[in-house]
Amino acid sequence: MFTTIEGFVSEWNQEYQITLNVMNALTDASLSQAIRGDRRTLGGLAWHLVESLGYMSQCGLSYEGPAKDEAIRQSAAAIAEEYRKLGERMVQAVQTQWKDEDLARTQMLFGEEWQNGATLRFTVMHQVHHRGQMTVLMSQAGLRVPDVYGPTYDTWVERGMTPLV
Ligand code: NI
Repeated sequence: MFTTIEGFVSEWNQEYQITLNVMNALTDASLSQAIRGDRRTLGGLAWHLVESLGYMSQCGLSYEGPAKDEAIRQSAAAIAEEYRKLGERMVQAVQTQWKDEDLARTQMLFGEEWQNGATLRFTVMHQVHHRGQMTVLMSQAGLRVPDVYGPTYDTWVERGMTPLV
């Protein structure tokens, strides 16, 4: 869990930028790429990440949640823009509404007691988990996958290097 706001913010900013790069690489056509016929789609996962940034408001933080307009989910650019806004609002709310000592406070979430610092840790890890699923679907949809933690397959190829398998 995070014990300082600064620790969270610096890690969040790095992860947020990577996820934003992934979001910005989506295309409208790719949104329907599914894990399996009856499972989540790339667009569904992207929107899930937008919505999950709104959940932090259940921990007593006050900020505007995701737009309710269903049409947004059909547009890759609109999803990416909504993600950009939510990410900024969430981190700004943490920075301005909580102090380090608030991270040790506990709250009831989904029937369990969570320390705020642990909720923030979960938020980062949850994003990373689904972002990983997204990059596989992006590859399957024929999209250029941006660098995540170092070069992706596409970057190796573009640099004329042999990609690691
Ligand atoms: Ni999830």
